[in-house]
Amino acid sequence: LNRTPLIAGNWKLNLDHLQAIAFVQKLAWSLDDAKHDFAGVEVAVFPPFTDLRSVQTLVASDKLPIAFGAQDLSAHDSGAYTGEISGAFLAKLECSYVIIGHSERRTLHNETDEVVAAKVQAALRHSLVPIICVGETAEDLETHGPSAVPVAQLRAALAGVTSAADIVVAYEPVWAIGSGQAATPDQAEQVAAALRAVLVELLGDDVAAKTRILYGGSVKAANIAGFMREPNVDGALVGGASLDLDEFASIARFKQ
Ligand code: G2H
Repeated sequence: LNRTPLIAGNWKLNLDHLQAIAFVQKLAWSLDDAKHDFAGVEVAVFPPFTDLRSVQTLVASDKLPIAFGAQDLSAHDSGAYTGEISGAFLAKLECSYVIIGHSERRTLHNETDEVVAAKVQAALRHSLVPIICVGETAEDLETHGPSAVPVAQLRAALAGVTSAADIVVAYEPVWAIGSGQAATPDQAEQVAAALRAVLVELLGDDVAAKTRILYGGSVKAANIAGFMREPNVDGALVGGASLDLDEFASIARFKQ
């Protein structure tokens, strides 16, 4: 299997554009460290919308080896949608990725599976790689077992997605988000394997083999290595720990 690991920092509602510039510059210095081998690891940051232009300018002018994307996008490309941000705009800012269906969007902004699927289509229309987030609550886990809800969410999100699409899947158990209580590597692997089986079924063997599945939920430097040893876990979506430069750089150094 030849999937490039992806370590993605979801900043959520943190760091303004000046703080973002300072952070990304320092992160690049930290990754440009001869003592450590980052070859073959992709590092990405997901700042608030208002930071993206600054991050784009810095990354492009200094040719920094850091990818970036947005935390959300509109299902619509343009029109009377006050407060929304179009995938077309994100593509113009050279975003590579966009996070879709994060549990905080699903819970706090009532994003349904249908909205998530429409946003996935919007991302693909503009050649943005959607990072499709799925995950079960503690109650779901108790009632339905570990994989049922994430599998159903992924099936719904992939409605209309063809095998030509480039996507990333993030498994984020809601009970592990920001709680300090991460899933075990075993638990993450079990669900990641079930999600990969959905990819095989809906998009075929080749797409399933090349699609990265991330684990997210209280990832930190102390637990990343365990997740990365699992065959179906190809990286991490990191929230709280992505705001601490040394911690995030250590997560990206999971191989050492
Ligand atoms: C899950 C994760 C990042 P944290 O939301 O997407 O956050 O690492 O703080 O649990």
